[in-house]
Amino acid sequence: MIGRMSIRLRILAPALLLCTTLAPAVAPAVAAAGGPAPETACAPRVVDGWLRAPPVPMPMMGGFARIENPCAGDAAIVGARSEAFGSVELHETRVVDGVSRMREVPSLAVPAGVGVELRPGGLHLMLMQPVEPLDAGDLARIEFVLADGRSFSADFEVRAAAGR
Ligand SMILES: [Cu+2]
Repeated sequence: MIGRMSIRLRILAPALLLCTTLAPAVAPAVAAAGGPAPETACAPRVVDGWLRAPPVPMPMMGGFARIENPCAGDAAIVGARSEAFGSVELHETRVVDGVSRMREVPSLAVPAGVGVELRPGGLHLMLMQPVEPLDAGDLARIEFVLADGRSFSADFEVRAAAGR
């Protein structure tokens, strides 16, 4: 549905709002303006976000982080995007019959006070079609969309394949 990376939040926000909630349209507008966040705009935050650079050039990377939720209410991430990649998906790795498999998940629950861990072998971001080659040490900004239509973003650092 979010097919083109050139589509910006300003354009997407009203559509996402229609898809997910009937909340007043002012919420995403405030978030997009980047002004000082009032307490009602409490949002999850990313701690130690990093992207795993593949050992050989490949058009995809895994993304990992701890996502904290210091807010009073539970949150859910329903999408992610980055100007550095053609597409970003929410994935889960599971071992089924001894074979590690990935599948796309529609949302990531971020319970209040608990958060969620994105890590190799578990929930992760799948970032595809990098716009430019990314090397260890480079930063890529990733934006997360919440179920209520708001969004938050963080810089993820590219680390070599063996990085943890
Ligand atoms: Cu994946």
